[in-house]
Amino acid sequence: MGNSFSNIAAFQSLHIVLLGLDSAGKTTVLYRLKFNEFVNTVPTIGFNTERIKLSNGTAKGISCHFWDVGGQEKLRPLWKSYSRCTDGIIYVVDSVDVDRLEEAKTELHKVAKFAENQGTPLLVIANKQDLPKSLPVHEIEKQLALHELSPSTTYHVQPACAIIGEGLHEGMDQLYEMIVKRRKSLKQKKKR
Ligand SMILES: Nc1nc2c(ncn2[C@@H]2O[C@H](COP(=O)(O)OP(=O)(O)OP(=O)(O)O)[C@@H](O)[C@H]2O)c(=O)[nH]1
Ligand SMILES: [Mg+2]
Repeated sequence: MGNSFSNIAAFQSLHIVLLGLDSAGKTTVLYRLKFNEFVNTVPTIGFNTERIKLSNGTAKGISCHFWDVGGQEKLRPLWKSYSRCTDGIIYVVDSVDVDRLEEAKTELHKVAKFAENQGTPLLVIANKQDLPKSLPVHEIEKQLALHELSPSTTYHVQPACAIIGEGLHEGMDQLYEMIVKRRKSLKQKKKR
């Protein structure tokens, strides 16, 4: 029995990549999901990787292999190889860093255009919602021009505060559902 998605993905490990500009909060998200507590981070030079069994919501019990890649400009060329053939992409955005939203948009659209990423479900985490002047989700969605992504890319924008973990499990549930739907439709296409 279990939830309606259990037959498809419950026993497999999902491969998820965390991308986004430096200081957006990717590593904070990663360790919040792993340890369920705040971990003080340093800028990532290279990448971090963790296997995490999700502990909440629809995706509870699902095992994920996360790759958290540094967001500094000199590291962004790595994003292509880390995002290749993943089940899902998480793009973390600093919701108060308005001056760099255009840069965040450009980098996201670059990643989404790689042939290998066509149709890969995308979870945008509008992070740092605890801070005053953080932009609301609809504004982040507009500024990142998510409607301009290929129609094959399903996405969800999740408001979050990685420091206390708010919104992260809801976001993972949405990503998981998009991944399962995609697997189902790919399976059906193969049958035809
Ligand atoms: N106020 C607030 N600060 C946050 C939040 N998430 C992360 N931070 C802080 O933002 C800073 C950068 O976080 P990191 O997780 O290291 O950012 P990153 O995206 O991994 O950065 P790179 O490794 O350089 O790519 C740290 O000081 C975090 O504590 C949040 O939700 N709210
Ligand atoms: Mg980092």
